[in-house]
Amino acid sequence: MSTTDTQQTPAAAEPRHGLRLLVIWLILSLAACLPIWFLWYPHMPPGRMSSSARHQQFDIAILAVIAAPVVIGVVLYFVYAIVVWRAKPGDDSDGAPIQGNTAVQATWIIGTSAIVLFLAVFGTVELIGPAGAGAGEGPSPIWTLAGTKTATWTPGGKDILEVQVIAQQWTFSYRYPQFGGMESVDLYLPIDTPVEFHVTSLDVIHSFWAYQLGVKADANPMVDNVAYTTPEQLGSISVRCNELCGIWHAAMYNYGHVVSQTAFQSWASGVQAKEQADGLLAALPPYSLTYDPTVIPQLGSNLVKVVGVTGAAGYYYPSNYPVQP
Ligand SMILES: [Cu+2]
Repeated sequence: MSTTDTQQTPAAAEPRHGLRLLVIWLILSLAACLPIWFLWYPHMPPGRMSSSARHQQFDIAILAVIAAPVVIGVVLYFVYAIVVWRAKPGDDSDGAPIQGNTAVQATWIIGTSAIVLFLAVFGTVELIGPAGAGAGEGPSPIWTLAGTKTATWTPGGKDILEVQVIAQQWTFSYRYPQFGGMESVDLYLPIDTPVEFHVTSLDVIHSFWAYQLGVKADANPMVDNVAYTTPEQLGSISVRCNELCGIWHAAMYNYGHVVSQTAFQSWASGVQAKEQADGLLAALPPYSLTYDPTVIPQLGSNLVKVVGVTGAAGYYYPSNYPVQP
């Protein structure tokens, strides 16, 4: 068809742009989504070492698969408009008005509503399912982890393992209340066990980031921040502080390990027995969900300079702190 024909009979000559765009969009979207799902998804962060990590990886993959067709749609329309609907030299006329075009309006409203509603439902389900997103849920989480709360932890069942994460300038230590309240600078966790972290700080604000577990929870003084996960693969975990907490913040990291349930039990009982024999357990303060040893002795003073055991020398306003038992 020549240009002359188009000018003489514009209505009949106009190709079906909508159908064309739809077909190109479908092909490009498939070409993007299939590799995202089958090639990229298994390698997306943070891996699949725990239930929370697995859910996060799944969420990122789903969001990527939804976002790719949207981006492709925008860019495709842009390029198509520039190439196909470019004004001819000397053509100063306006394009056809889009107002009142029911098909365009309905497609837009239905499409955007469906995406937003899906994301709201999907996000809620993904929050409730794993009992939180792997972040700290505060001292009293709305959704709790399935499992049995026990005074002592034994392998084989569904006993929840309680681990207190104590951040301080500039290290993490871990307390295991079900093993006599023993404390270690090593994080050991048993596989396939629901784990309940109680994250707190002795001095300033920190953040407990166990990358491969998909757990990242604020560590604040006088706050018991609960975070859940279930380790599902054996291996080592890197633990970093994720909140600027002073001059050695960047050096505040160590490594944790997910081991078999029996290996964990013999490690934890071994540390407990040694700390008991050394008199260390008796010297530790009683297990408490929050505590701040640098401030509590000064309660009642108005403003004190405290040289803390943590090295965090500074001024505190202890009367603002609630008294801990
Ligand atoms: Cu820190």
